[in-house]
Amino acid sequence: MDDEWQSAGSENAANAELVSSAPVDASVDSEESRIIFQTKRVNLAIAVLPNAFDDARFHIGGMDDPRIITPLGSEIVLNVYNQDGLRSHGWKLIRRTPPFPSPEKAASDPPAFQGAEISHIPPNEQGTAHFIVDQPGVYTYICPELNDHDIGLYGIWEVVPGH
Ligand SMILES: [Cu+2]
Repeated sequence: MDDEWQSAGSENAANAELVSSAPVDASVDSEESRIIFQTKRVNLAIAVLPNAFDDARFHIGGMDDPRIITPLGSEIVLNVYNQDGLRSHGWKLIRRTPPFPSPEKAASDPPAFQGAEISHIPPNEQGTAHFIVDQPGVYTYICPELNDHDIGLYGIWEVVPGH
C-alpha cells in the first residue's frame, strides 16, 4: 500500500494525459462535445476533476461531461480516476435523463446495465466498471455520491443500433 501511495503522483500525471487525448477507436467531436465509438470494444478513461464551489466534472477525451456514443452490444471497460483530492466520487449509468426530479432520486436509480456502476472512489483513487450495453437508448452517467455536490455532475450516453 505504501508503494502505491508513493507512485500516485506520477501515475496521476499519466492518467491526466490519458483523459486529455482521444480514446482509442473513437472520433472526438470537440465542437459538439461528443465522443463516438465505432467498435464494440470500448476502453474509456474518465477523470473526476474538482471545480470551484464543491462541484466537479467528468473529464473525458479532453472534454467535460461529453456525450458518449457507443454501438449496441459494445463491451465497455471504464476506468474512473478520482483526481479530486478532497472528496469521494462515483460513477453510474442510469436510464433516467435530465431534468431529474431530485438528485436523490437519480442517485438511487439502479444501474442501466449490470455492472455499470462504481459506487465509491476515495480521493486520488480509481475504480473500474465492466459492462455490456445491450439495449439501445439514451442514458445518463452521473456521480451517485451526493455528500458533496448536487447532480450537476453528469453527461449523456447514447447506445445506437449498429450500421
Ligand atoms: Cu461526486
